[in-house]
Amino acid sequence: MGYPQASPEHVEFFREHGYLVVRNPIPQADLDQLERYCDLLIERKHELANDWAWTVGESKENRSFRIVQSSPTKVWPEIAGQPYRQWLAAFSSSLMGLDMAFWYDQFLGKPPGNSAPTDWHQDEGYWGRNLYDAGITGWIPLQDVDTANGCMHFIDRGHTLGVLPHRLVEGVQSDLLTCDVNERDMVACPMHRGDVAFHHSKTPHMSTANLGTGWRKAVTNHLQRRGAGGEGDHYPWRVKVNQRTGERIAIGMSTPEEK
Ligand SMILES: O=C(O)CCC(=O)C(=O)O
Repeated sequence: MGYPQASPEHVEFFREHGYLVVRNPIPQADLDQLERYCDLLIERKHELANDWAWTVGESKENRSFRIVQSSPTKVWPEIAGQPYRQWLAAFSSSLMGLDMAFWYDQFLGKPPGNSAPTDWHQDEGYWGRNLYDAGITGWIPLQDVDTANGCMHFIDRGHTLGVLPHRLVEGVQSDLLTCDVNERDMVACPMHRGDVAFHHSKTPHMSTANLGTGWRKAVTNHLQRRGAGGEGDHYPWRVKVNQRTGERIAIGMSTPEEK
């Protein structure tokens, strides 16, 4: 069985709800290969990863890596030609009704025993005004996930809410952001290995801490409208943190209307 095309039902659901879980599009053997590279990132995290929930008070050398944040592209240059990558672009283009191009991927690993939630946020809160309504993410878990080990949660129809005010997460010294949402509209999405969850760049989403006994590993893939030019024109809450040097810079600005 090949990679599926987006059906009219998929497109309709995504446009109405701002997210979509596609069941079992990726063959297990392709995931096995991807996971082997992600395991390398875990092994070499001090050299190749950030700690996305870097705790205030921890030195660079003693980060506890409650969320290992890296990219499989760092250890697998041939990843760009993998079939799942081509599929993500084609499927995303159908969902968005735009020509979507792969932009970048992230490995997000939550260890058992000491991990952190990825708090509520919208991807556009990180990416800035330049990608207004121009992004989509395809999230690929590398094991079954549920609310106990860090599955994704979405705000149903949250892509219609505009860009919500974000702030830095208390007690964390990375660039991690969060926003307030109405959890009445929250949908938890347990998934099997092989499923893919898509969300619009304005859909608020979060994942819980991993309270399971093994790693929670996921590869998240960010796509933008072809030619959109990447992130930019950042919102006032945005900072960038260089975890090699510890340097922290504010890169966001308010527009005159927002002041
Ligand atoms: O894997 C996670 O914990 C969060 C992923 C996420 O925020 C994303 O894919 O946009």
